[in-house]
Amino acid sequence: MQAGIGLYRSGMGVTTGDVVAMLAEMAELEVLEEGSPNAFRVRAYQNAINGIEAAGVDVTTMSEEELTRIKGVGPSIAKKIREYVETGTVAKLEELRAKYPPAFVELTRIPGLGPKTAVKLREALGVENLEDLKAAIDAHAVRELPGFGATSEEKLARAIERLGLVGKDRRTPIAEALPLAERLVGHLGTVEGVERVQYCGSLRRFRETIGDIDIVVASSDPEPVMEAVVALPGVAEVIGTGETKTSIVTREGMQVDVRVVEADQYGAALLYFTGSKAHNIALRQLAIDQGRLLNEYGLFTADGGDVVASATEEEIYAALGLDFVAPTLREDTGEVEAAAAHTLPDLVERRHIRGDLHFHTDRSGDGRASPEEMLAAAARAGYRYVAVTEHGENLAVNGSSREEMLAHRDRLREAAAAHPNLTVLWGCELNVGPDGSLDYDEDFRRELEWNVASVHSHFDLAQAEQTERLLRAIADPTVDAIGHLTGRSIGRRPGIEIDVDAVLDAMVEHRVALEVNGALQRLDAAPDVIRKAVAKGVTLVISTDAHHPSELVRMEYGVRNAQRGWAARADVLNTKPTRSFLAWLRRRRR
Ligand code: DGT
Ligand code: CA
Ligand code: CA
Ligand code: ZN
Repeated sequence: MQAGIGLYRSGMGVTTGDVVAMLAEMAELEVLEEGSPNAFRVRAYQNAINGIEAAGVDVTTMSEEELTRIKGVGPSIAKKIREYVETGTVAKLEELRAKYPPAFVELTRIPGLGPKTAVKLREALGVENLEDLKAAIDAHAVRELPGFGATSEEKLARAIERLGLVGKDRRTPIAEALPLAERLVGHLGTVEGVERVQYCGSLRRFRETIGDIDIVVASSDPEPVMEAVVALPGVAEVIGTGETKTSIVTREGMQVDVRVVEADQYGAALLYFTGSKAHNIALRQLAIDQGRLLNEYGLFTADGGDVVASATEEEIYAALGLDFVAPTLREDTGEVEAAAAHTLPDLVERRHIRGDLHFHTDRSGDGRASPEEMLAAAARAGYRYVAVTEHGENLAVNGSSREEMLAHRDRLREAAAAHPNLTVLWGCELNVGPDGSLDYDEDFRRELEWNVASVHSHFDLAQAEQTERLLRAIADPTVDAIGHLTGRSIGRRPGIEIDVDAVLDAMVEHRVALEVNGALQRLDAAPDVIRKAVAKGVTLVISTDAHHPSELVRMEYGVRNAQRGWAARADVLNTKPTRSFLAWLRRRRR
């Protein structure tokens, strides 16, 4: 089925979220067309997305002329938005999609394989997807190409293998699956008769990669829901459709299962389809031990089949004698026992967060909003404190010199005056060099009010060297936190290999906080590391690493990732009120 056509016929409206997704796809495809992520047209789409997100308007009801008044939206993009709203697609987009199908685009996920290389591999060797590339590597055809050699070929082979990108067990990074699921949920929520919609499965548990998307809908009229699912924008294939269940594959190759249940069984369905399978099995065993039956329809008495609980997850857990288990904990790693013993952690939640301590402005070359805009966004988010952490001078492209940092301090002071309830710290994201060295000199670093130190390069050093590198940074008296611990990019680049115990022990010793980075492609530290850190008493800090106001939403993601590591509110530094946060920082710096 052609993307978009069904959508228009079904009369379901294009949303602003769909428009943003369309622009993002155009940007991604133009990278291949133009050969660079910095090409003029790519930037134009990104500027338009930033402008639309910042404006917070419904673009689907605006005229071309009105659209061009949005910052970053030019006449050509305004025209495409109208075309998309009116027809469900854009001719230029279809042209690019035909030229660069999703399987081809995926080649650029491989670290070190840029758009130009992908196109070169296609022209020289007919490589259309990862399988082709793997075959070309196995036949040693890649090393024969100009600009390649045996070493770069082997590097590619390792990257493909490490990322598990080939084969039927392939999984999608959460950064791609979550926005897709949110859009689908948004569409299904507008269908007649629908009372509730929720994505479940691994996505609701917030795993870092997703096999398929499971959506549960509460409605007593399943038919229009089933019709709406096959008509969703971006559907490439309908695998099966029945009375209450439909499965489709999107053009990105992601499978989506949608099930409709009656509202009074919604909780049981959510519980079952959220899983994990291991959590379900543990709950079912518990029910059996209690002489009952638990399945996707509810909790029943074993004999008469009377319903004990089914409408909400809360009622079912309570009826089983358990405390409520957050979806992020449902992996059967001790949560069922803890729920029975009433010893689950007092999990950190988004509403506990009072500040953000990894935050950029356009002072950093990769920042996309001014200090004034970023501080206003922090204030709007309800934060009480924020540390603006521009990149240190050693980061080649985006770093700031000492003089630039000092001028920036003045600019921040002025911008902060508009927000009397917001404490603004003049900070830095220090770059951890290959040997653990840091930017500037110690005296200058001491002047900076909050330093988060992170690895941005040299990902291939041996484990012992990486560990040494971090230990040296942690022992530095001016480092307050370690940012995105391993530098991983989920589904693209594995993080550095470190001796986790040694690093966490050093963080306890030197009272350095461990960042939980909320960017979906990072979610770094990973949950298993967080859980270890919590057990050792490491202080956590959940951060957005935002470069634009639209990225403040990452705090929610960081919180969910921290929950997967069993982080309690008390473990997280930026849940503290301003005064106790500042007291912690003063003690640390002494
Ligand atoms: P995924 O899709 O591989 O990322 O992981 P999930 O957890 O989303 O797994 P999926 O899509 O196969 O199934 C969704 C949920 O349905 C799963 O988390 C628990 C439940 N489920 C699936 N198969 C079984 C099963 O054989 N037994 C039980 N108890 N639950 C199951
Ligand atoms: Ca799933
Ligand atoms: Ca599934
Ligand atoms: Zn960084």
